[in-house]
Amino acid sequence: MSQRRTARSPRTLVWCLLTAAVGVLNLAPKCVAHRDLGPPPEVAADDPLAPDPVAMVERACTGGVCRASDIVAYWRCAVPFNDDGDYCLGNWEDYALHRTVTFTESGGVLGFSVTDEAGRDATLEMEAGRPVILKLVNPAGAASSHFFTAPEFYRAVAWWRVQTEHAEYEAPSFDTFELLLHPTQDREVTLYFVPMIGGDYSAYCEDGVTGGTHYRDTEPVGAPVLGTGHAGADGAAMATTVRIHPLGSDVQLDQQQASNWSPQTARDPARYGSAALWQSSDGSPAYDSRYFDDPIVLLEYSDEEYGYGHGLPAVGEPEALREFVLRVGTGYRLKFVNLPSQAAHTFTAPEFFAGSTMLQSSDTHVSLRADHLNSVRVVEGHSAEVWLAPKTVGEFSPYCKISVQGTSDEPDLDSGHAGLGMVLSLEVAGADAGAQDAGTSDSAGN
Ligand SMILES: [Cu+2]
Repeated sequence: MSQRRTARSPRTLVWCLLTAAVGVLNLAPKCVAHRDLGPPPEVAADDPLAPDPVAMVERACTGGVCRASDIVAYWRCAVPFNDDGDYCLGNWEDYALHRTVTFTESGGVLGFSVTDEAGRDATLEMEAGRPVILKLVNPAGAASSHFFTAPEFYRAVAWWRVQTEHAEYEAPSFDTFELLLHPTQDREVTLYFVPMIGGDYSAYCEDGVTGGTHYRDTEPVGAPVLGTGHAGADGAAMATTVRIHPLGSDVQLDQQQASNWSPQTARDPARYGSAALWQSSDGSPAYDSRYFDDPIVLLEYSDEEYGYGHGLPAVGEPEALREFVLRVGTGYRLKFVNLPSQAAHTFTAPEFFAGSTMLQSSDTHVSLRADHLNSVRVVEGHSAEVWLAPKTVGEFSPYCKISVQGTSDEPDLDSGHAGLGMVLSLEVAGADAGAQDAGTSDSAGN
């Protein structure tokens, strides 16, 4: 089965190189649409033709505005190599600054330890326009989960993806990453982004911090107080500064929120776990957990037929998910399960996510918060959750974007995994439409 997963990558690379070699232009979107570009091409890091931030700005920015997807595409694939065409030479790993932030708790003194790829002490100073791979680690046996909260910094970078061992998340921006606990294994998440807007930004662990979850709307609730909680009090100093050295030119960053997203969503009470649609006044769960108890299953019926199912895989073949109806004003805990020995699959739905308020998204390593997701990818035999409350009525078509052609704005749903059947018809209905049919789940505590 793993053959199938990797089979496309070398073909993609060969196709890119061949096409470039015969001088066919405008190849970039086709290459970018693929997730895996195969083994890295042979390009020396000191190659005079190696990509750089100045060339990236020329390529990815128009009228001083740089689109995140173009910045990411530049470093992933569409690196201008010579006058004849575009090779898929972008090799993020080779060109990126590698940093690891490890949460430390020794002797009750909390802190962030920053190291480079060789394990030497390092700083969180980065250069605008160059890719970064930032790993966050909560070591095995940690006494507490910890956060790396840095909403302003996360809004100053172009995001590619956020990856754990089991899942991958894509979003225009993020607010925080909470690294969970495990007695014997490190919990890790790796962030892939390109810093763009120069400045000094604070990053802190929000646990116990006054106003620590006020990511965007500092009025009228007030900015986080960094001398409190894990970010400062009583020998706890999980707080630091991240510095982005600015580009030579003035640019603006377009993180490309979905067109239906509203900044008002960031102020929605549903962003907080204490909201009534998540928790009753007596503390019992108030959300709808029908798609957690019987999760959404990523299914491969055969090599030619994929789809989304609904049900507990352990109990039998999950049923095809045909009527996927969610209601405005209800909080949902959605779980996405991928079966063993399958390819990785995604649930990609920027407009659906942007039309909802998200509490959090999580797997066994991380719980993250963001204005809205674009896509969740789950690897074989694992799962990820999204807790959200739909805000606006509408029809949506979530799909699996693996090997889908076209652009993220206009995906060709007849191609890739979507073309094999991984497309859903999702309706968000009004709050009062058929309210009595809600509650097929025992634990949808109302
Ligand atoms: Cu898929």
